[in-house]
Amino acid sequence: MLAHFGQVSLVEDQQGEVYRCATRRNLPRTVCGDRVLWQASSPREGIITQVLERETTLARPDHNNRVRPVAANLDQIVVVIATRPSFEYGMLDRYLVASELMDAAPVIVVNKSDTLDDESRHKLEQRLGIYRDIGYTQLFTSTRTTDGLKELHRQLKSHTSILVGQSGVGKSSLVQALLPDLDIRVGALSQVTGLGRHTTTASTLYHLPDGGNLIDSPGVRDFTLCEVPVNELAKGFREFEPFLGTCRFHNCLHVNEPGCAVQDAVRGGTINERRFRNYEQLVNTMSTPSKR
Ligand SMILES: Nc1nc2c(ncn2[C@@H]2O[C@H](COP(=O)(O)OP(=O)(O)OP(=O)(O)O)[C@@H](O)[C@H]2O)c(=O)[nH]1
Ligand SMILES: [Mg+2]
Ligand SMILES: [Zn+2]
Repeated sequence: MLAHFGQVSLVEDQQGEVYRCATRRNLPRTVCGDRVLWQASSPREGIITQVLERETTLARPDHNNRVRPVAANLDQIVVVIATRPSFEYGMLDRYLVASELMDAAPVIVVNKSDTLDDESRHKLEQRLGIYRDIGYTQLFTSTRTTDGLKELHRQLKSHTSILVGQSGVGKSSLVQALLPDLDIRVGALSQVTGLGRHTTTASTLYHLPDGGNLIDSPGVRDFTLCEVPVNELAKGFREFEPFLGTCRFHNCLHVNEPGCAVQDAVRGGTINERRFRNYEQLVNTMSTPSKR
C-alpha cells in the first residue's frame, strides 16, 4: 500500500502497477506500508479484501486516545529535526521510545545543516552527543548543499524507513533530494497552503532506486505515545538496559524506589539527567488514568 487518502488506497502490485482501491467495509483502515490482498475491478481500480498481518506498526493516539496506526511494516524510523522550526527533546525521546518498543532502528537526522555556522553546528553536535554516545546513528543533512545526503542514502538502503518530525523540517525535501526523478505522485499529494508551502497531507511510500522504501509522512505538532504498560517504558530507553533487573525491587519503575540501579546511574552521571526526566514524565502520563 503506497498511500491512503479518504476512502481510496493506492495499491501497488508485484509489477509496480498502481491501482486505486476501495476497502471492504468490515476491514481495518489500511495504512502506508500495509500488505494487502485485493481484486481488480477495472484496469486501474480494485478492492482490498484483506489486510495482512503487520510486522511492525508505528501508531499514535487519536483525539479519543484510541490507537491510530500511522504506517506499517517499517524497520527504521528517521526522526528529522532542524533548528528552524526548533525541536524539543521530549518529542525526540518519544519518537526514540516508540522506535525501540516497536523494534525499529531509530536514526536522527538534523536537516538544514546549511543554516548552521561552524560554531552553532558544533554546539548542536555536542548537545546531541548523548544520543551518539548511547548508540544512535546521527546525520547532519542539507537538501541545499547536499551535505550528508550520501550517508543518508546509505543508511536507508534495503530498509523500509519512515521520515517523521515536525512540519517544515524538510522531510519531503529530503525525499525529493534522494529521488530526483520522482514522478508526479508528489505533486498530487502535496497541497499548497496559504503560505505557499507544500505540506504533506498523507503518508506516501516511495521506492529507493537501489533497494529499500522510504515513507514521507505529514508533519506533526507533537508526537505522543500510545498507552504502553508502565513497566515496559524503561525498555524504550536503551541506556537503561545494563541496569534493568539489578534494582532492589523486581517491579521497580525507577522513579522513587530505594535501591534503584537506574536512579543510581543518573546520580553517578552514567545516565543523562534530561533523558531520565523525560522517562519520568512518560511514566507519569502512562499511569494517569485520564490521559489527554
Ligand atoms: N535552508 C534549508 N531549507 C530547507 C532544507 N530542506 C528543506 N528546506 C525548506 O524547508 C521548508 C519545508 O520543507 P518541506 O520539505 O516541505 O518540510 P516537511 O517536513 O515535508 O513539512 P510537512 O510536509 O509540513 O511535514 C521548505 O521551504 C524547504 O525549502 C535544507 O536543507 N536547508
Ligand atoms: Mg512534507
Ligand atoms: Zn529501578
